[in-house]
Amino acid sequence: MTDNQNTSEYSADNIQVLEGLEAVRKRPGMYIGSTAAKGLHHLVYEIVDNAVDEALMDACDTIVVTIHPDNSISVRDNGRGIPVGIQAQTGLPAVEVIFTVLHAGGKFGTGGYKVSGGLHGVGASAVNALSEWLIVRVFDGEKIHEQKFSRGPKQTDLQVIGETTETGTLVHFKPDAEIFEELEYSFDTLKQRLQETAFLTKGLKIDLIDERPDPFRLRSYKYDGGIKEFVAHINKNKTPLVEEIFYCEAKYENVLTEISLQHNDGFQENTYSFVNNINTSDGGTHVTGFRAGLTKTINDYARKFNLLKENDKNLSSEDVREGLTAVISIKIGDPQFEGQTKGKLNNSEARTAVESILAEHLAYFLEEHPAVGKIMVEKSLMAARARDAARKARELVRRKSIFEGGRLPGKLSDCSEKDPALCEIFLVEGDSAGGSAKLARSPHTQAILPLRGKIMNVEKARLDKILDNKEIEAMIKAFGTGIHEDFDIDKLRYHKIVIMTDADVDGSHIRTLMLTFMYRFMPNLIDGGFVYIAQPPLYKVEKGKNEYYAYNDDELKKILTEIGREGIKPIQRYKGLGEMDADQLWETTMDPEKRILLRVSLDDAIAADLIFTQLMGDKVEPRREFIQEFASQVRNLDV
Ligand code: 28G
Repeated sequence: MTDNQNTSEYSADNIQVLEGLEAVRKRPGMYIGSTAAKGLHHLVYEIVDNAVDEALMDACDTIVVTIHPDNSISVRDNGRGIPVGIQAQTGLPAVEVIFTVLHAGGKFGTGGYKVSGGLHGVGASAVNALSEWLIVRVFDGEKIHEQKFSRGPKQTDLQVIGETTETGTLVHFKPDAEIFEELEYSFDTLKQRLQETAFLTKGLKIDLIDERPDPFRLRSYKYDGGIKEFVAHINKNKTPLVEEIFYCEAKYENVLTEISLQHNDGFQENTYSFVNNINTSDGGTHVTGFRAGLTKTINDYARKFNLLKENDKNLSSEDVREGLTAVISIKIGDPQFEGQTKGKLNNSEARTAVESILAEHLAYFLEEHPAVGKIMVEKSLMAARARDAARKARELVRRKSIFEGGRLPGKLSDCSEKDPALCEIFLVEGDSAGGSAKLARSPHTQAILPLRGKIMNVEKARLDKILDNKEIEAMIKAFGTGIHEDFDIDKLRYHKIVIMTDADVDGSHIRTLMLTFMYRFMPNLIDGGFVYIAQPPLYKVEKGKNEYYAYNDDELKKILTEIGREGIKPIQRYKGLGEMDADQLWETTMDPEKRILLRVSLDDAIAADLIFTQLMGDKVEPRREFIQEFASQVRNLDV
């Protein structure tokens, strides 16, 4: 090959390169899912994933992620460093190819476990294409190599900028303001994801540094126990039934499987599943295999030790999963994802692998820890009995509703419109606030349901008790959807469910109770984006004939600066909805033209569950700690 040929090949490749990166810039959503906050954070995960791959090869044990004051991000690993040698096919350094050729690196450095295609694993080149600038530095134990890029194309050739004894890679990038609607990184979002990544990669240390505040914030995660510590973390604010946490790791026909589990005294199941470190929120074959293995093993154990009588029916899969916390993490060569959000695994070999590995290791574990086995069976038996009682209670509710003809609750002031898409229901705390809301509303499209005082804490009660509660019954009847497995979103009578409570601590407690109820029993309402939080103003400022409403302290300051303090009446601070007259309530909080509604989104089930448990569970301390944080989270929900 002559120099000439080399040059022309280089140019041809170069054109391809630019076309590839241009495609990413033209349709960023296709590559990173969104150009909103979610996509912005996705850039970090793409780069971190490459460093994690290096850790999975046992070539790296520390990753440091830094949020810089300009909202640029740097990621440093202490791996082998991306190769800087010239590639035969392209005549370019490997590192340059990785950052400029779309999908290059898609299957690299992973031991064959990286996902290709879809939203995942688009790689470093997509991040580069969507960055105003990107700098990569490779430390090879002797020299520091550096290359700079801007919006895709390289700005410099790879060059040596210094000497070093370290090895590893540093990638520093600033997301492009021409692409992203949101440029500010959320410490909490990154923290959450990086902690999860650390749980899933045992032994790997991940530091997150936020240089924006003074002093800097730093979080450091390292879990030698991996997902076993993940289970301990999820159960931290619950009450585990046993001390021992089950954990196993094994390979079955090329499916590397890790499973950990522990029961708590609650009634909900918290199972989180991952495939190649990607959260499979809709489960799939690996989760099916897990359930089958768990049910079979607990039944076998119960029969063997006569904990089930001869006439007893087998425990059901639901019975053995009551109060279960579990994490399933598998690594698989060619994962097939299905479903709308690609969150469901489809590979049949994953089912067999997880089922047989769990059955074998859990049976062994229960033999070793007979006390744990006994408690698991007892818990499951109680669940079976409760399920029976609940079924009877539900039948009663059903029969009742047949007799009553599905009558609406007496306290509901319904709207006249019948098309659910146009209807709103306001859940209002207390009869007096309910009264003003009823006067204030637009009766054509707005319904009011006053709820008295504190509704029941559903975290602490079983279904049959919960269904007996009047406030809960009223909500269920008004929504029209039914609950749990009877839940039918098509029967929803209002497409906006608006929680309207006072802007004080009691109000926030009641709001949390309502959200907990919906999250536990009608999660599709929240998932579907039907649940909102009304924002009543905190202050009224009057000057002459003009009235101004402020929804927080910052706004109050702004208004006062704008209108000046001269000649204003004493500032009114609203302590409750009841202090506003109907006109004011309409104007500030209910009028669709003027109000601000916060849409409730429970994007991250883990975070939500932790918050709910910390607020609602048995332990008092975490509740106190979290009540502040939760209040601020609610304010930050997507609009
Ligand atoms: C800091 C932020 C992100 C990385 C490596 C290390 C190697 C590598 C990365 O190789 C090319 C193709 C298949 C081997 C591999 C170094 C082997 C030997 C690496 C990162 C070469 C990619 N020496 N570290 N890529 N493979 N860290 N961190 O991206 O054959 S990417």
